[in-house]
Amino acid sequence: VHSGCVRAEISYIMVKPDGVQRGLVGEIVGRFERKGFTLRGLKLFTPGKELAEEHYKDLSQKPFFKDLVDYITSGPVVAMVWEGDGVVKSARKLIGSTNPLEAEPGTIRGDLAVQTGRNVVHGSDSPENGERETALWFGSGSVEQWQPALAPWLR
Ligand code: RTP
Repeated sequence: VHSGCVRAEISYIMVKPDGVQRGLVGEIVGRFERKGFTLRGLKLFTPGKELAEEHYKDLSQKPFFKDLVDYITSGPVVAMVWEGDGVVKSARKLIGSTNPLEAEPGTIRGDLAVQTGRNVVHGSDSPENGERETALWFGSGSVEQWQPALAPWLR
């Protein structure tokens, strides 16, 4: 039960351009819905270079940074915010290891991808980054506030 003053944890989840191109949006959204997390924001658009660079700024010194930014800006992504207790860590488990060949079967990457450079989905790696990335992709305060009518044990 929400107390009204404690803000629930949120994670920024994104279907990357390869996931959109391959028609995996419904599959990926469905996994988070069925798990029991609450969808707080969702939009499809092609991100610009500045946004992609800011999102991945911690990786700016990596040799693959330019390829990563080119990949993320190559077409529409589905940007989402999911809420729930422990959603950040749980989403990372649902998504699986960065390298899809190392990801366990049953995870999104383990079931649906083969290349690290085309690993279909992103999930925040800490609650702080969940907040930072949500503000970056949606603007502060622009995600929906609502509560599912049923199943309070899911939140
Ligand atoms: P993400 O941020 O997308 O959820 O991925 P992650 O935490 O599992 O992995 P991270 O190390 O943060 O890397 C971000 C994304 O960069 C691409 N990458 N390419 N070529 C490479 O060696 C390489 N390493 C990482 C992947 O798309 C990865 O998801």
